[in-house]
Amino acid sequence: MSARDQIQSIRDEFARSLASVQSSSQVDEIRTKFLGRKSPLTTVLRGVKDLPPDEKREIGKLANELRLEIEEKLSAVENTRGVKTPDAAHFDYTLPGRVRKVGRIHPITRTIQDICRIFFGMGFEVAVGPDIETDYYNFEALNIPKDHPARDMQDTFYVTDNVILRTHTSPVQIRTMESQQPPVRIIAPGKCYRNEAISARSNIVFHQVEGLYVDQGVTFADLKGVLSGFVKEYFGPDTKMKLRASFFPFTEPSAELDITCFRCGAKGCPLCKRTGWLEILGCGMVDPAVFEYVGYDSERYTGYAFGMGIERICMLKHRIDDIRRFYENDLRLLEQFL
Ligand code: 2NL
Repeated sequence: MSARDQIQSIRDEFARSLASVQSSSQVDEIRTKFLGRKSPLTTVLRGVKDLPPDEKREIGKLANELRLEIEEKLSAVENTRGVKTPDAAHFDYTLPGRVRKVGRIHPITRTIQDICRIFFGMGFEVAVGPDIETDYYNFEALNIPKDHPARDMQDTFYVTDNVILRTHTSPVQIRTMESQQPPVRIIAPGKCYRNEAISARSNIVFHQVEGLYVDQGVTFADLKGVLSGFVKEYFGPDTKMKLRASFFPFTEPSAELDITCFRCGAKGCPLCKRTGWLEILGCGMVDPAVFEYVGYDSERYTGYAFGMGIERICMLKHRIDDIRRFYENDLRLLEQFL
């Protein structure tokens, strides 16, 4: 074999060895095999001085180039694969993998989604509207009189005399009724704002889901049926409910809905304050005065509406003791929710 062919075959064999390298100790073996004192390349380099003058230059150059090439490729492999790569034999494949932390849906968002899904299944559409509202949509059109305590600066955040942060999601329903004729069947989830002292029970920002159904011939029995369906689906099939007479300026008659305490089975416990009952929402038949504001014929149409506080429902269901927990972003709380 000519010296030139020899150099080429060393280069080919080196390429094959390099392709199968798996650990840093193999890199060392290859270095000894191809660059060591007894390597074929070293033998070629030693023989250069005995070659005829015309070949001396050429072979010497080729052999030296190959030596540099081998050195460069070996150190490149060491740098990219890491000098400390353990041998396959020393790698423990039985070690457990690293578990990655995944983000979760906030309990308030989850509660809104669960509630909306149930009403969606009963034919309600989800409606949304602005957090910043006018006095008209938040109070006036809801038949809340000018001297009502809710309108007080103490309870409502005012941007200007006429512009406020909504204190409930009812304005969304007013806007929907303004823009379409009955039948209307919607639920309105969202943030609400009230200017009150922060405590374990109340926060200045909270969430509500309100529902509204308007059509010809809608009765209080329809309201009771839909709420009964919701209560059994959300709190469990054995949950019993009762409606207790109440008052809201925008509904007549009005009621509050109580359910049997799911914690003690209505026997009486700290959660239900020994009464066996939990109050979960307010509701009623839409007051005809509200229909007049949105231009609905109150002789022709009737409707029901209801509203519930999301924090309250989430706290009851998951036994969370303080409303402020929802805004602390403490992973010990958040990781309990999928
Ligand atoms: C509660 C009580 C309620 C409504 C909200 C409503 C909306 C329109 C017309 C009439 Cl547009 N009513 N909403 C009705 C009754 C009760 O909420 O305690 N929420 C936390």
